[in-house]
Amino acid sequence: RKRSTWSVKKGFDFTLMVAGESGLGKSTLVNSLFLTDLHKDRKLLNAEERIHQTVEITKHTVDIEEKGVKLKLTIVDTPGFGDAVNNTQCWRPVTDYIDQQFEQYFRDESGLNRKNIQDNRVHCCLYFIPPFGHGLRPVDIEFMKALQDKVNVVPLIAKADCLTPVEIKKLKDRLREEIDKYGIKIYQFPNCDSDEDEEFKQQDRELKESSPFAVIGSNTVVEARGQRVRGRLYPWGIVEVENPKHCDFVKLRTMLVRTHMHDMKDVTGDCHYESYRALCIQTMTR
Ligand SMILES: Nc1nc2c(ncn2[C@@H]2O[C@H](COP(=O)(O)OP(=O)(O)OP(=O)(O)O)[C@@H](O)[C@H]2O)c(=O)[nH]1
Ligand SMILES: [Mg+2]
Repeated sequence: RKRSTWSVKKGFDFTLMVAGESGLGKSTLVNSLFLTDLHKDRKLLNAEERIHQTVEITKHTVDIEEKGVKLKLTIVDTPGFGDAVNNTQCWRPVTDYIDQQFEQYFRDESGLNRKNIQDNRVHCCLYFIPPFGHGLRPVDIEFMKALQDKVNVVPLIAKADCLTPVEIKKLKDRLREEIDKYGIKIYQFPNCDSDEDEEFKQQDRELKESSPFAVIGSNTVVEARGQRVRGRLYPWGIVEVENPKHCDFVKLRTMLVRTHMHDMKDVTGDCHYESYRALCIQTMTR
């Protein structure tokens, strides 16, 4: 199957969701990625604007422009699972949300006004894995498995500033091994065409080798090397969110809004939605 890797010229709608344990920095990361345009107005958030615990599924829409391409991004932030003794089915609110969007789309598609369907299907779900453990926990395995046939799952190592580069490498190797071992179907980066130029191929290789991306989020701007950047200030130094030596934030952002958005939309329509649709039709004709 041929897949398109490079983003397209026309405008785009894209829906991104975040999921995982409470407190891993999901809201902070989407905020760092898209929700505040720091370049326009580089100032600190005040106390009221700081991020609180997410208590219900919330949708934010932002219009952004990437290299002349207009994007309408919808971010679906979900409350993390947490201190419950029993986390059985803690993914249900998330999978239910995804199913509801499919259901709505299916209904619209079968309706009279098929030309102007609002596409709210979820194209990608970032799943946050804690940096403190030794790999996947049973709940991570089950959560990702519950998502895998419904949405493109992109696993992330959260709060990567807790780990040294050596530890990050070790954890990444471990996670790749376990994802494979437990048969978790995460989003597969498509193979790039053999006729692409060398620079593109190199970038593509790096992207694949860096997965699962280790990310850092921050809502504050700090002074680093004479510049105001998004980062975290510690007594021993500064971690910069957008510094590729510090984490994979830029890789993730590039992958989401530039290189792989189109492919993730294709996979959503051709695979995940198709399975849902086939099931609906099966049920209707039984
Ligand atoms: N060290 C570190 N702390 C972070 C990072 N991102 C967020 N935090 C902090 O972690 C805490 C929780 O962040 P949130 O973004 O609210 O976490 P969440 O995953 O949205 O939590 P829920 O809404 O409860 O699911 C806050 O104090 C953040 O400042 C990070 O990359 N590194
Ligand atoms: Mg949150």
